Amino acid sequence: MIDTAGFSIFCYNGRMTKIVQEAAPKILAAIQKANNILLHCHPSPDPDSVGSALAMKFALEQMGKRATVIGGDSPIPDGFAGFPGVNAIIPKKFSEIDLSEFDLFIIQDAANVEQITRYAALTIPLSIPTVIIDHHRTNPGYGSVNLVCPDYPATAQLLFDLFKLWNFKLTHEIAANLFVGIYADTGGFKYTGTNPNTFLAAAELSKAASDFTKIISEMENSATPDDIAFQGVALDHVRQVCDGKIGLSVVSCEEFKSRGIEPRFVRAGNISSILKSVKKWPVVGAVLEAEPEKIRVSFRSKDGDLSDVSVLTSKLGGGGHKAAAGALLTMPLPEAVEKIVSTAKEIYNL
Ligand SMILES: [Mn+2]
Repeated sequence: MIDTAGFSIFCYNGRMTKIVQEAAPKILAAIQKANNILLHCHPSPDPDSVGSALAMKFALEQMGKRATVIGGDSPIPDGFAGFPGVNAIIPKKFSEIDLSEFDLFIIQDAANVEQITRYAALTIPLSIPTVIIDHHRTNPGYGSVNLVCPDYPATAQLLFDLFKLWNFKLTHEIAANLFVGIYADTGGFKYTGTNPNTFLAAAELSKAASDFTKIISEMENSATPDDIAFQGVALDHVRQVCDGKIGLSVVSCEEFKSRGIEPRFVRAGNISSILKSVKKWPVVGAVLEAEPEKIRVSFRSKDGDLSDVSVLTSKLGGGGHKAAAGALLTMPLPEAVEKIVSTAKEIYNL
């Protein structure tokens, strides 16, 4: 009989990147020195952000530490109700936290300080030490201890490796949260970052979290009629720019208002993901004025395509990945579109 558990551990130790192996003891040392540890979810949190925060919370508690997860700038989406521990997330923004109550801040899945909060201008270093654990290529490593691995498709997969190196027990709570993070950030195991280790991790996690299909179904089928109405408006305002090479959804705040769409339903990433399905557009984006002169920008490129959309969003003050990136612009909508189009032309030689 094949010992599958042994096989997966063998593969992992053989393939784990050196950078993770080197950072693991440094992060563990920082955790051991601390007692009250802060974790957060990034603005418009996705399953990788929330799942990683919760998995780390449970892991820290295994070590006898006190860990607090704050929801951050945005509410936690209703569809995440099945994530173990989600009810323990404290609905506070970073600015509402008294940092003196904590002795370590573990910042996960956040490429820059804007992914901690957009309600206050943060300067790092903070008054307490910070550990960065992230997989965004645009992350400069702004913490006291940094683990930034763009080779990993999800922060949750990075945590899986760390927990293995630390010999932590893979409880149901940890496994389910890591599984949803990996699942979502790989687009259901189909984006280019997905690798054999992703499946080895998922296989092991699915043993400890056998209810993963239920959690995913709840997560993926939680749209509201307002979400669908929003998508209708955004898809009704798609134009082609850069000689038809880029498909762009552009919607003004007045348009949203006249159609009864509230700002909280405006999710640029949902729209750029849909536009990506159009074969003739190598790059697609959503430029949505959720509130007056507050423009949510999201871009997607085809996996395997050479267009790195994180270069475009970085020039707009945002960040992200090669195939999925975003930014937030504060300016009139026509100016934003003009800026995006001219920047895209320059970067992609269109
Ligand atoms: Mn992520």
